[in-house]
Amino acid sequence: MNSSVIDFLATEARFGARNYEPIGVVLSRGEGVWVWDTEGNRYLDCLSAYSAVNQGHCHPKILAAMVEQAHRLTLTSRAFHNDQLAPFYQEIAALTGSHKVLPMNSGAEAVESAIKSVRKWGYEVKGVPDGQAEIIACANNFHGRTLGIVGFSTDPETRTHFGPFAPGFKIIRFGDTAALEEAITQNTVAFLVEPIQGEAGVIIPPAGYFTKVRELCTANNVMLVLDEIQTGLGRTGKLLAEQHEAIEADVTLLGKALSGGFYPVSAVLSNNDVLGTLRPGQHGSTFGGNPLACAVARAAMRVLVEEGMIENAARQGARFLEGLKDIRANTIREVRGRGLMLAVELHPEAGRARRYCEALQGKGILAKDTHEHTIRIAPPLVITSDQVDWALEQFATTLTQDFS
Ligand code: IF1
Repeated sequence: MNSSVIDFLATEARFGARNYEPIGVVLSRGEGVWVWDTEGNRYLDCLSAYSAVNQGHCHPKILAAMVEQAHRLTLTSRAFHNDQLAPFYQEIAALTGSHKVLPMNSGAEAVESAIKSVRKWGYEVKGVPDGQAEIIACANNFHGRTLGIVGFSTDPETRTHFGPFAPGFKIIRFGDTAALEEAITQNTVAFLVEPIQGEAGVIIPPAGYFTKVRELCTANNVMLVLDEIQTGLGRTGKLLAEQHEAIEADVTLLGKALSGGFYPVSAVLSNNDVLGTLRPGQHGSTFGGNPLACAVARAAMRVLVEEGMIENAARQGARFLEGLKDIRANTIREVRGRGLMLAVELHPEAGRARRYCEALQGKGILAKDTHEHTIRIAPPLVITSDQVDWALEQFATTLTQDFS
């Protein structure tokens, strides 16, 4: 590490809240699947900012849309209309088959907005007695960092000493439809769930899980809220992960790649009933739905489709998964993945995943550990076969080392 890198790290440590422990690389440039550090070293990005840059770093068409819009109009607030909002609504509704759209900024805001909306739906449409609405969520969920959300997290690190928390949430096991059936009461307004649990380590539920979940929610008039903030927009090889089981959520949450990583843009998508309960003055956001966000999101959605990124994610994801499964290394306990949302779980005796990520950095790959023993792999969806093969070579040589 040269002195300027050490300066960056020292200055961050001195002034910044220490709520992160990043890998020791300072990035200053990105293009497609590649990022460069301040010393000019190039890395294949296997995190994609937690799937926010599905379209690849600094995609030229999204960049052009952003610059063009930034010259014209950036923010009006929702006190006035702007000429980007209506086309954004039209295009996201057409893409996802949704009826109503609520634009927000961060993923956590979309989740919070969905919680508010399904509760309101519960009281005003389903007829749940006021103050009694229940939402079911899953153990090991990750939906964001706000107080409302961390209150129903089951991860001690995420929630300890941030309480008191809001009531109204029930936790069940992920992947367990009997648990869902048992947890539903007359006051249940929604089941909030990730199609694949990301932070938990890329946990894919058993086949048929979401078909049965859909049936149970429909039978009990419970809104199925799918948090597709990480799984959505092509990451798993389909536009939405729900398509793997050919179901439709009542409420779908998008964020991250909705802007291709240029800007925080999120959205709640729903059938008419749920978002239909919100009346003027009952919910909002200064930046939600602003013209810059809408222009960026429109371009981000367009390139995803026009440039075949979703199909590429399916194709390259299958290649990557197969290649990872072919690696013969005692360190590997399990390889999981769908599309380009992949993970290698190490045997506990193999040492911390963090060490492997640091070794991968030395080989020109940036990946992120999660939960001590899992390496998460999620490159931009524009990755090519040659790049996948090259990455696999680096994973193979790294995973056959022993860092215990
Ligand atoms: C951090 C994880 C990923 C999400 C789902 C909502 C949100 C997220 C399914 C909130 C955000 C992030 C946030 C990031 C780490 C990251 C993450 F490791 F924590 F789980 F992606 F894998 N729903 N996920 O995954 O969206 O408010 O952040 O825009 O550093 O906290 P946000």
